[in-house]
Amino acid sequence: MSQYCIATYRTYDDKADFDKKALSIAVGLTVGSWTELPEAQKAEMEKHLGKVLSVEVHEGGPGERYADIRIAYPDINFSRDIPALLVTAFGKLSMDGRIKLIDLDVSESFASAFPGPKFGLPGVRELLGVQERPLLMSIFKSVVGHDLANLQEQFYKQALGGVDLIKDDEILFENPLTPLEKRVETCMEAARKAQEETGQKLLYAVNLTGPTSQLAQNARKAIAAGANALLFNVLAYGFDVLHELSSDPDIHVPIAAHPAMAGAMYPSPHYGISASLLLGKLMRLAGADLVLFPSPYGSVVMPKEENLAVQAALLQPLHGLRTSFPVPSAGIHPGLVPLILKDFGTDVVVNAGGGIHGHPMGTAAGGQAFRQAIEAALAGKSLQEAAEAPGHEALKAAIGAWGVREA
Ligand code: 1AE
Repeated sequence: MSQYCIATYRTYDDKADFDKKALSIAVGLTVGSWTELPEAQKAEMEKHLGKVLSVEVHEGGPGERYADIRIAYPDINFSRDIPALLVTAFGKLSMDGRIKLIDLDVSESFASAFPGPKFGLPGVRELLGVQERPLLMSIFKSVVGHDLANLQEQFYKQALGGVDLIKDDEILFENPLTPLEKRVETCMEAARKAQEETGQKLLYAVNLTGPTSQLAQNARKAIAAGANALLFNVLAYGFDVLHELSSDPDIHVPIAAHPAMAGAMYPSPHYGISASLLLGKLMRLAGADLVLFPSPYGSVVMPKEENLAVQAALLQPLHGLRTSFPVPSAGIHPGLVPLILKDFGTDVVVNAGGGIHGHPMGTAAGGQAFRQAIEAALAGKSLQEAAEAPGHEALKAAIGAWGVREA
């Protein structure tokens, strides 16, 4: 099926004839009607007609009967952009009963319009000069209503803790206290000062915000001011906006995709778009170098199998695109590190806000505790054992505050 994009749906209905339903989707979302067409027109329309590839019915009790349906949509019907694909495969259909879009397998020809992540997982590692271990990212907290001096101090403390990346909070928008370019200059100055002490490189993902028409210009301004990464609320703007930014040659820094709004789309078993497609495959196709998503362990929880499906979509071969860094997030503290490494391996970014700033010995100790936890987990030591070693007071205090979740 080289010239088709294939959609997989799961649809629930206690009584429906699912074969009939699949056919009506395949025809309805492509040529509109088929059986009524005169033969001559059928021959002409054949290349535009959607094809039902499979219908797997799972019988179950009331409310549990569903079918997995695969339909191939001819590439000829839509332009090579994500909005056109999504509207074709799940536009009106998304509002038509209990149906969820599980996956999209795009054709080689469709994928060829997407360069994907400019840096991706290997590029981010190379920029930081860290190849072996999981990376550590810290999230600015308490940013709204704070001025530049305050942000600089917060940044410096985070950087001193040994984090590899610092990201803005996603709710920090353009504002008179910490405007974009000044914020970048101020934070990058703190990054340089910290690097003199730690010797460690650091990426600062500044939040790219504003009207869509000004985003590329804002990104260029941020980069000219010294930004070496961007944070982007992809779902509030749309995948195509990320694609435009990531394929812009002037925007030559990694882009971290924030999942804000994703909860409106993936959690229901009956409606929306699966997490692996929404936060995995489409983010990567659109060019995200790092993708944040709720972890199975913290404060905002996504079930583990969905998490692993997101991870797979970011890391498995996909039309030759670079892989994107998985960043399971929200409510992460050092006591979760062994679990994160067990489930995700070493190609993961451990990301925390409250788990760093809320450390009993302060923000810098928060970062140190995470680095010590990562080091211990990689060495196969328990955190409790590692915490007793000299110089590991930060880890000990973190365990005292949050405990350790058994791997
Ligand atoms: C899933 C996104 C997580 C996020 O952006 C964020 O700010 C987490 O903060 P903490 O680690 O839960 O404090």
